[in-house]
Amino acid sequence: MSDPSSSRRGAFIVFEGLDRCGKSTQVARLVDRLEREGQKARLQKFPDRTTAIGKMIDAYLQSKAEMDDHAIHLLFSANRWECAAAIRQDLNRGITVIADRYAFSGIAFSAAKVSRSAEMGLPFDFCLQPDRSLPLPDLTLYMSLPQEEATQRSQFGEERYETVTMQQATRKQFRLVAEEVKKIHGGTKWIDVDARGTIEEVEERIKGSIGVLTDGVIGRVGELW
Ligand code: DGP
Ligand code: NA
Ligand code: NA
Repeated sequence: MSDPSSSRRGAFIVFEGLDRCGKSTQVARLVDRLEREGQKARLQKFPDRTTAIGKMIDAYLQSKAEMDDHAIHLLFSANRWECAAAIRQDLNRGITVIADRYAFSGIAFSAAKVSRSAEMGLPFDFCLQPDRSLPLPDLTLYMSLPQEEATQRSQFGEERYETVTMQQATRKQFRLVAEEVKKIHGGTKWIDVDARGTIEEVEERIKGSIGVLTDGVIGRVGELW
């Protein structure tokens, strides 16, 4: 019998960043490229707004529903949990899973929160807990864009968190999240990618950062924290 620990599994690659950083464009281009190259890859969007929980999140983000900050934080996490088994299963079948956002957004946005109901965000430690032991990405690419450049890009959309104040607070929290990941897993799991320049320039940087990861990974899928 073959030893599963010595065969290659798919890579779990996560893209993170503030709103309007170009993340979703790059994720789509990466999945397209991998499919053209004949690799097995799929996109996993978070939040996944298609599930029952996702629909509640969608209503909240569009300000069609109000929710306690803790409650919505747990719903975002539950939305990841309901996809976790499928992610593990696909990775073990050799499929590369590319996620547009993940638990790191969960912490950064909730801890940053400058909402109507709370002057400060939720405590950082509280934010970490619900995502504990979710699948660990093999690599997280944080799309980094200076505040001035972000402001110059097209107008923010209409959704709840898309204000300059909220994005600035979230930017700080993402730094703390990056430090936390480095503290737990060392420096290899998180990379900052310069998101300035043309779509093609950023795409090349991403390609360089991912390297041979999409050829498969040896070893079990880890746990976040
Ligand atoms: P997007 O569909 O990528 O535009 O994300 C929707 C918004 O929700 C965006 O402003 C980021 C935010 N967000 C994503 N994941 C989470 C999460 O887990 N918790 C919180 N509080 N916000 C999140
Ligand atoms: Na958004
Ligand atoms: Na997006």
